[in-house]
Amino acid sequence: MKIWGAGTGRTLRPIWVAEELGLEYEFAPIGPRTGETQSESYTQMTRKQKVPFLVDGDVRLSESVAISRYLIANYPHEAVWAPKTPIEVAKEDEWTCYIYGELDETSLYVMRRHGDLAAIYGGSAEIVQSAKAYAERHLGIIAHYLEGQSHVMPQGFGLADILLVSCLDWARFYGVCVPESLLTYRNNIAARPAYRKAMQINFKEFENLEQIMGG
Ligand SMILES: N[C@@H](CCC(=O)N[C@@H](CS)C(=O)NCC(=O)O)C(=O)O
Repeated sequence: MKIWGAGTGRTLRPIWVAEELGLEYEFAPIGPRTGETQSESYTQMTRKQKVPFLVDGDVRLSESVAISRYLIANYPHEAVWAPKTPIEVAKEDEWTCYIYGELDETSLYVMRRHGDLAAIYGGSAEIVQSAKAYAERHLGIIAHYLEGQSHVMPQGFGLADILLVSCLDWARFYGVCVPESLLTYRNNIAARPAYRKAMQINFKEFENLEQIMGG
């Protein structure tokens, strides 16, 4: 098994899953926009030229959610809850799609595109501000849903938590206002050894890592 990609909230997810499941894997810590995703050999594996990417025997997968879901389903482990019935799958999907769609892509990545990556996608303070407000609205909805619950799925720690915590860290990094109750939720999950190990692996170059992990 080999996992490509380091340095972003998206690359963290499959590494975190692999650590939770106790998998052995080779790691290629290539970063976005370093030229490494544009190499001929990488492009042959994935024309998307994006990280993360997984090869597991004959299986080749892009997309952080798809990779994480595949690993959890294919290498079941008591550390990570996996949905089994159609309703469990749908309920988990309801939250993973929501967190990925509304927080990751529609809010945080939009802030990145028109903030940090302004040289490529065009800068706009107005769009960044609007995406931040949008994130805050949906964080409020998630905080309300999570009242009295320690995990997104009542059955226990799973894929939706990995997605949510990776988005909460990203949101805090971008100065998005995260409700206190979500910070408590996040800090409980961030105490997991697999999270802490995955953060060290994924953000090796990052100077303020302890600050981010500490909450
Ligand atoms: N939907 C994809 C997004 C992957 C993605 O956009 N990765 C970024 C890094 S966070 C990347 O590789 N960017 C390089 C590029 O666009 O050239 C996922 O969740 O894996």
